[in-house]
Amino acid sequence: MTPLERWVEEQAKLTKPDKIYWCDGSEEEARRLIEIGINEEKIAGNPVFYELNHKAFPNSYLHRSHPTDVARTEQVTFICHPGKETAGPNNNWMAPEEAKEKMRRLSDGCMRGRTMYVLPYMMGHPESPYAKACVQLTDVSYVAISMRIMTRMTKDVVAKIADRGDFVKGLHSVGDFDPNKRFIMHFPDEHFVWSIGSGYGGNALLGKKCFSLRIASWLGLKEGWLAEHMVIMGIEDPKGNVTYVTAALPSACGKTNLAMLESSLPGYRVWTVGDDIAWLHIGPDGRLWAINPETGFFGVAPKTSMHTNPNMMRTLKKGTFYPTLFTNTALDVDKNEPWWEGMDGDVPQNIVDWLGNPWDSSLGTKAAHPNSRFTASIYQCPTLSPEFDNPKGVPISAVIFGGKRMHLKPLVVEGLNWQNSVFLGSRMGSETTAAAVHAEGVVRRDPMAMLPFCGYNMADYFRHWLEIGKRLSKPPKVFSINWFRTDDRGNYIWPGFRENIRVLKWIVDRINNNVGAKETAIGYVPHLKDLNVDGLNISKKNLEKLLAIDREGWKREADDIEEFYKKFGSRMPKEIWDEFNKMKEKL
Ligand code: OXD
Ligand code: MN
Repeated sequence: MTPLERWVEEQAKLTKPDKIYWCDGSEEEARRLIEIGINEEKIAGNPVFYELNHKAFPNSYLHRSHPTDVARTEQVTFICHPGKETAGPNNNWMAPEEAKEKMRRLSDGCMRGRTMYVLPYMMGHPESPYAKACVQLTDVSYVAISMRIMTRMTKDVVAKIADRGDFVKGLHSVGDFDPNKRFIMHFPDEHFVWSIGSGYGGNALLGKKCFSLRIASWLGLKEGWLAEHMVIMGIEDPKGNVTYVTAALPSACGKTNLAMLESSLPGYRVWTVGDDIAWLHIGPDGRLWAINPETGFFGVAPKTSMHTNPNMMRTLKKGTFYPTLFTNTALDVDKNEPWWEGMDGDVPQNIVDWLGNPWDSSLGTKAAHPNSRFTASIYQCPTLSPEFDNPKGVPISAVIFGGKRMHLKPLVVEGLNWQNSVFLGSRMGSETTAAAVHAEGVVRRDPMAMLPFCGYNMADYFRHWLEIGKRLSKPPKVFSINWFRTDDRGNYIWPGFRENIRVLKWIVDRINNNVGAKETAIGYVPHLKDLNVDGLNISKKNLEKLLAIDREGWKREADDIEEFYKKFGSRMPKEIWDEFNKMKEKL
């Protein structure tokens, strides 16, 4: 018996499934699992999959989750390092043995009456030196099919790890969906994630947030690399030069739209490498190189349209042998197509909401859940970068940090140097969204957009960023962006979406030393003349507002940042405090 077979047997002994099924990732198998999801498996009385209109959305299926299971649940997500301090104040912590005891109790017999699916998969291209071999166990076809879209799932992985015990392990069961028995436990030193009670993507697709961010960030600290909540994209200029950048934004703040932006500036185009996760390594040439460990998009559906993200609409309608899933969207009954608020065209006459009930628009409820999602293969994306499958990844010239801020934060700011740039990333804050269960629209500090995903003490994470910079002979420039400023009447000032290329162009111009910038207390900001705003309908006053530094507002922001840093006590790197104090003095 191989270490993998032994591990699977041990988990089956505990969870007691009726059957064990080893997935091979084939197309035929996906069809069979979808059939099972349509005809046999149920969640809260609903079939796991409904077949949608394949003419409009080829090979697509609607999934309705358990009604309590619609977003990431950060309050029941734990990082189980042996010491609490290693997890830091940014994480919930439980001692590993206590966590395992709790999970053993909850998992005893939890797969009874169900099939245990064994999912062997790679995060990263199998030939990449940065890729990791993983196995997840799950008891629902929705998760098995989603993992096949989001990762490279093949039976070759089984042969690859046959004699080794060091593969990444994930044990997942939806249990009985009781929110009080829902836990997502991470054991970073064992490369092991144990999740029960939720089928929601961020809680249940264990290769994604759980492994590729929380555990991988810890591996990155040990091994000298970074796992980040970032888009990876190439920006092609009219001469055909492609500049690769990464961009970190919190959940549901527009990363997917940015990753496949359709440029409004002639001659510019964007190439998509990834929309959520970047693994960043120092290459032999002293530059930072990025791979996207995933192979799919798990994106927010509401507001996705031909205006906000035409390339995603094309992706969803492309159809390949990978299925496309819609989770908790509404249903246009007459057309048998998915529907959500903000979709193109008129509101259909006959809609069933995300819970499966007839929808009455006059009641003011949302038809699609605000965090309803699509899951689609990246190979369906018309802007997919030709470098996507390059095992070495792409060389990164800029790292961008963003957030959703109606006030204060300028459209774009550049860090003064690496140390100042790490401070820039660490001081990010953003208004909360529906991607996690919590109050929406409240500013919370979210350094590098990693607050829910950093698998260890964030003070150590900042130090790690500082160290990485010292080892880069050609470090990327670092920027912050904010598309979300509003005017006195609460309307967005910046048009966003396709027009964001104008900010990306300024960033590329800065990388190539083509334009100057103004030094301020918070970093470099553009001279208005260098930002191409031809054809945009924004008043000069509003443009100036987008680039202005509101000193009083920044002093209040500094107080909030200071309060956050203080939670980390003496572990907080001195270099970050130095940059903080320099900023405060200049304000
Ligand atoms: C996601 C998230 O699903 O960040 O990507 O919540
Ligand atoms: Mn994300």
